[in-house]
Amino acid sequence: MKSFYVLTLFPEMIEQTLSYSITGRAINDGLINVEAVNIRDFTKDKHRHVDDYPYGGGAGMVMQPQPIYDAYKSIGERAEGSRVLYMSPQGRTFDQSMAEELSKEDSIVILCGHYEGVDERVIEEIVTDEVSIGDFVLTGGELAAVTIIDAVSRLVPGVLNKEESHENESFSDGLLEYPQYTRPPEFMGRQVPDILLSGHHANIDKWRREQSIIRTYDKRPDLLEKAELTDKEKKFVQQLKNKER
Ligand code: 58G
Repeated sequence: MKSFYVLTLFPEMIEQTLSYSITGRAINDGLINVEAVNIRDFTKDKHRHVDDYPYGGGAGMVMQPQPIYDAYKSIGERAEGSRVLYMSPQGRTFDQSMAEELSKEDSIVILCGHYEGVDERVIEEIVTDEVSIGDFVLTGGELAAVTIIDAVSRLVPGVLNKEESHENESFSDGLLEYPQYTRPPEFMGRQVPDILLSGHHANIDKWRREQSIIRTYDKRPDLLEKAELTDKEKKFVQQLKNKER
């Protein structure tokens, strides 16, 4: 079983968010284990404070190192040698390849900051990877942490069933998904493409692959540079580019 240990001031945000849908089922099936450790339980302050004013002045509060360090130590040998992620806008941007890399780890520790962040010394002491989910600032690291846990968990064998499978998932070859349709065959005068109703599976596969390439070209041309394409598909991309002129 794969374990995620989350150091946070808001353990319910982690537990509740992941209790739904596919991640909730994975937890119930014992495929993944999520343990949120409340940093405030490790304060030695008589008022249970976990933050203080920044040295050198400036706005806001900074999380103190001692409660975070003691919360980390409380996980004990279960997390020894595990990677410790700090969610921050200054981190390496998370993507599908990082999700695949992290899905191979036995356990992962994630530190969630709040306020203006965390005292640098505890980051130096325990953090192995500073990770960002994108170029924006959140009020806390929790939403970023559940994003990482969700993306990694769905890659753990058994978490997705046959229907939910990511075998054909376009992102694994660096392309966007082809368009999907379900019943009814006509909606607001818009028809499902005939080919999908034809039952001709080889043609359907070919059409979907083509659609993935067209979509990636239209919406995320930057992804095409790194996508895994056959020589024939590279020529198809060239044809799309030539249509511009
Ligand atoms: C500057 C501002 C430095 C992750 C806030 C540190 C966490 C965005 C992401 C912080 C986050 C992301 C305090 C609140 C980290 C701390 C946390 N914001 N893009 N905010 O992944």
